[in-house]
Amino acid sequence: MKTALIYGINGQDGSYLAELLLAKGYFVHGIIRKASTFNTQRIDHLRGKIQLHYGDVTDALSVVNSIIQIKPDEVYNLSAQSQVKVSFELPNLTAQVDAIGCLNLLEAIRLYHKDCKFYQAGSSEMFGKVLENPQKETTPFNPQSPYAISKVFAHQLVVNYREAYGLFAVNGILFNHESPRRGETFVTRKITKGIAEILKEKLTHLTLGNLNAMRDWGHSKDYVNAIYLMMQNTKPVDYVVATGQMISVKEFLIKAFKYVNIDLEFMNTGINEVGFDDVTLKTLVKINAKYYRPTEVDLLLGDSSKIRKELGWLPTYGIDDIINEMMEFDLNE
Ligand code: NAP
Ligand code: F7E
Repeated sequence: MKTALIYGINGQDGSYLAELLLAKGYFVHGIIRKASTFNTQRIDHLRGKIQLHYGDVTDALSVVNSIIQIKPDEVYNLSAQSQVKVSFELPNLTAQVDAIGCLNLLEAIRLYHKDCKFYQAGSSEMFGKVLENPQKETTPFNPQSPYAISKVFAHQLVVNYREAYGLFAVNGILFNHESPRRGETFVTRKITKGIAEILKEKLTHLTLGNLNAMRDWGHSKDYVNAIYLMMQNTKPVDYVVATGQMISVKEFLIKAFKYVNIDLEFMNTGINEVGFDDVTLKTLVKINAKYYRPTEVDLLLGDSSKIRKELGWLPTYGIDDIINEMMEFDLNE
């Protein structure tokens, strides 16, 4: 039986990855941080099947201890301060977790458990202000936030440890991926949860930032499957994971409102833009500049032909499937 260790197990991807690895017959260990309130709701249904340990990726001693004690066959580093906007407010913390955290894990593996495979959760945000369209493995990085810059550090470090020490260490460059387990401050979940609250009369309207940003949105379940395939590869190779389909935040909004039979129309532009119900004329979307980022990533569109060809990965969810699943979940919450 293989043993896996997941840093970030109680995040969106960590919870789906834990389910996938259990189904594949793995013994699954996960690291969670000690919080003052319970925050394991995404993995509570797995209690008894997985083993949880307190730890923190920024605490080098606890990282070393986890590698020595658990002796995993595979380590998945999904831990991160993963919110781009927050990374402008907490750049130091973001760098500690997202950059130095990866260094701590690689050093622990290099020093104490070299045969262990390592996965690093890289991000399409590393392409930032894109220098090529669509973005693939060879597209140069041009990061636009402390989050993305920290992820570039981690990415390059994985390449370096692979080349310098022969570790089986891989980077997944994953484009945005969502699900009903998505954190509530990311735009897709904020929209689906917000619409459900409007219908339940707990909220009058959604307040958002840049509606013109365009993203290539996939489903977390498909993306953890890609992560698993990368770790079963015969050699350590980095891959882009994306659907190849891109829509704007505004188009996502229109589709999500359509799910509850509301036709959303827009008027004005920029900070004055509003979205309203075509029939009742009620304002349902407003803009607040506090959700703008100091430097925005306008568009991200992935070319995942390499992983499709070499590992046979394919996304099974389209954007409408994702929206339908998220809307259904939030309406039933
Ligand atoms: P998420 O839901 O925010 O999960 C991040 C996890 O990291 C949480 O379990 C969090 O624990 C944990 N964590 C934070 N700081 C930590 C620390 N100091 N030590 C140990 N664990 C820590 O993110 P996700 O959407 O599942 O994404 C998983 C990974 O993929 C992240 O690295 C993210 O940056 C990357 N990524 C995500 C996407 C996407 O679209 N979802 C795309 C590309 C890359 P708490 O619950 O205690 O906060
Ligand atoms: O923003 C715009 C915002 O926060 C998407 C993370 O998983 O994917 C994610 O990063 C877009 C941006 O995700 C609001 O300006 C408008 O252009 O959902 P998001 P993200 O920044 O793309 C990448 C690949 C990761 O690696 C990250 O970890 O939506 N937007 N209005 C808004 N965004 C938010 N959060 N809130 C708004 O009100």
